[in-house]
Amino acid sequence: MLLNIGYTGGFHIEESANDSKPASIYAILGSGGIGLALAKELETRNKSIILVDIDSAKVKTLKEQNLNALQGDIGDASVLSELDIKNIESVFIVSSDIEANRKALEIIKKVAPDVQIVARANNYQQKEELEEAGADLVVLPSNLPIKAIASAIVQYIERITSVKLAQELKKLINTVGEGKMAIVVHDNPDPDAISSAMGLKEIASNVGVKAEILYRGKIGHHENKAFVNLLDIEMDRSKEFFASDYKKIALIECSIPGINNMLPHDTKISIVIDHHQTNVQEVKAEYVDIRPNIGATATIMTKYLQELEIPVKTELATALLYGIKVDTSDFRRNTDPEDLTAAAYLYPLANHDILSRIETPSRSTESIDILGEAIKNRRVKGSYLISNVGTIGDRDALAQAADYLLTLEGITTTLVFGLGEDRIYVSGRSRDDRVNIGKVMQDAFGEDKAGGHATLAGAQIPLGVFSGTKDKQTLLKLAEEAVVKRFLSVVGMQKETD
Ligand SMILES: [Mn+2]
Repeated sequence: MLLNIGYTGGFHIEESANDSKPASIYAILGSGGIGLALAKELETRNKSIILVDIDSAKVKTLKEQNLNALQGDIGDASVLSELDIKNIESVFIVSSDIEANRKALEIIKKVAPDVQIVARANNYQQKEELEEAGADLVVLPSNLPIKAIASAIVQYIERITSVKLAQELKKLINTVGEGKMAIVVHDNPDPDAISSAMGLKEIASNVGVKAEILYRGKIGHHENKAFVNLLDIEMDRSKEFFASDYKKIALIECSIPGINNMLPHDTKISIVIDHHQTNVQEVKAEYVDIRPNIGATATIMTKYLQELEIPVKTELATALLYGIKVDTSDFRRNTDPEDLTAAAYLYPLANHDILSRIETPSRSTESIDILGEAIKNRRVKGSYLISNVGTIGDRDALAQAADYLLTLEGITTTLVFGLGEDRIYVSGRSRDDRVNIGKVMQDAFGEDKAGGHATLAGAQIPLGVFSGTKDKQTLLKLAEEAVVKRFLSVVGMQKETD
């Protein structure tokens, strides 16, 4: 059986369910002013709706407006049986006939006692009666614009749903009992994945359940390393994984075992929480919450903590806030209003001193030296900048230098390289839409030696027989030849004569 919660893309599947998920439907009984306003409000939130009205002319008009409508008396059990109430998200009983509303409420409560119900009354006495009969919310006529009322009702319902969803998650985690839960994040986890995993671990610890955060790959970028170090995050880089060690397995920031995570394909998953677009049919777990409209999984996790009234400690608040900031590029892309409200909730709880240290981590002496070399040795050809920094120990410093030089006026593509023990390391950056730096570097240095994206790439060129050469000057000259010539010829420029 499939239980739908349909909360901004989030939903929940019971244990036995492996079939596909039908869209969650909201039923609106009575299509007067408030009924129509609710229909419009739900439509703007991409919800499926069905309207029921006794007036056949009205139903015809609704259908002409491409609305899903059904003609019938809402106080008639046979009419309501056509709605498949058990699979309905919420019912809005808002006809102007309060007696019919009362009958509809009674029938629905009998068939589906747990479905959420909003009912309409005309006075306080009716309101009390409907509440007693089981309505979750009763609305009275008001002077407010009807659109505002509809919006407030839908927000209220979403809030109740959100609390319910959080409680379901907590209940499921609780079943781990004395055992352990694995929280698996995607390979080479980023701050959003890590902070979300920390959030889930906190929910587990709130019900006394032990959980371990597991990952494969590495934590790249100096900001991410600073993030893990400064916040003292406990994570295991898993070598060998045995599903049997864990009572439940949660996947965070990815949704299918074996795809961008360390799990074997056939691993049985209990919990999936993610914000990446995915083929929902392929996601199989007891509890699934995927919301592609949200900017960060950390936002979803923050909502859970809020709904469960779990106090968010400083480290966790800082981590989640950083996760949201990174995934939304400081609220400049993929930002949903929910990301902003989650950030607003975390903001006073976070340690901003640590946050700014993560965002601008202190640099090592070597990386400052390399940056100095990169600046000093830069050569500019049009909008291209190439710099040879000489011998290096820390490869991260190359990427930092390439990033930094990209801020130079008139420069849209940078290439910084240095000599390691037995190879030449190259780091490229571009903000020119016409230059795909990943492709350029593959063309210049070979597909097996370079990789990256349109804006960011790296390459490693083995020195081969020359790696034994003691003479640094000769090696540097070789490196220069190998990198500059090939790069410039690929981008269609000759090597400058100097
Ligand atoms: Mn993310």
